[in-house]
Amino acid sequence: MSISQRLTDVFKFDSEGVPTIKIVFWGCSLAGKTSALTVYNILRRIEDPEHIYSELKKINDPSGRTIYYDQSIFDLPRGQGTALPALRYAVWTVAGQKRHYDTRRIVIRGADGLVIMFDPSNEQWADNVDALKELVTLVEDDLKSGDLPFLVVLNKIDLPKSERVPTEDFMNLLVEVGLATDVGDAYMRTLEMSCLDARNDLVSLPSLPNWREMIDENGRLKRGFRPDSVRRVAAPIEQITRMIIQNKIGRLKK
Ligand SMILES: Nc1nc2c(ncn2[C@@H]2O[C@H](COP(=O)(O)OP(=O)(O)O)[C@@H](O)[C@H]2O)c(=O)[nH]1
Ligand SMILES: [Mg+2]
Repeated sequence: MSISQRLTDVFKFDSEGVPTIKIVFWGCSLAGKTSALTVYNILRRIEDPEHIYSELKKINDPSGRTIYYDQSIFDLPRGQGTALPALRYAVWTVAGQKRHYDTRRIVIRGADGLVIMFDPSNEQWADNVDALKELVTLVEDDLKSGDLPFLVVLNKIDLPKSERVPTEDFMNLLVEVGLATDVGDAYMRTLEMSCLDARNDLVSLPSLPNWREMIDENGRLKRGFRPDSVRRVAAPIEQITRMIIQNKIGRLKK
């Protein structure tokens, strides 16, 4: 069988015939999932808007809480981690509030990879535990077998230490639910970031003294000038995309 025939075994194709992968941000309410996808969207808008296939859709209640999901779809720029001619990645976030269990179950269906987001705010500990345990009951086998690649994000690292649950508690939690073999393994899977810092840094970019140097002739931000905070917010999406592609190509080779 040819490779292109077998691609259909591992990738889903959208209505335009482009292989499309689905990434889902999972985590308790207020962890920062919508913020992360918003920052990523703004970044792509100032770097390469032509690769945004579908702008961010937010399905919110009047107070801005996600009630169903957020979703945005991007085209993978050629040559970024794949020999595939084209690839789209759809990024979704779930509604974290407990009452939205049914919608989460629907949103996670068909996910190719997960970004599990923790909120280290002290008062959110129990909600983090509940969200993680719910995830494990839904997709335990796929997570543990490696069929469903995932990585972990600890958001809000801007919070002062006194307002934050120690990182090690989250690492122990990952071990306890069986998503990491030991604390070292848990750290390896975990990225830290602050959507708040990233948003502030993005907003203040144009007032930096070297702004002219940061943009190309079309007024686009050059990739090398992503502020560190913004790079950290983009990293989970970029890394999980690579992990998903590797996972699928790995299955092709078998
Ligand atoms: N301090 C701090 N607040 C954040 C950060 N990210 C998000 N927030 C705030 O946390 C709240 C919930 O964010 P949101 O993205 O709606 O969370 P979601 O429920 O997971 O989608 C909002 O008030 C955000 O402004 C962060 O990195 N640091
Ligand atoms: Mg949200």
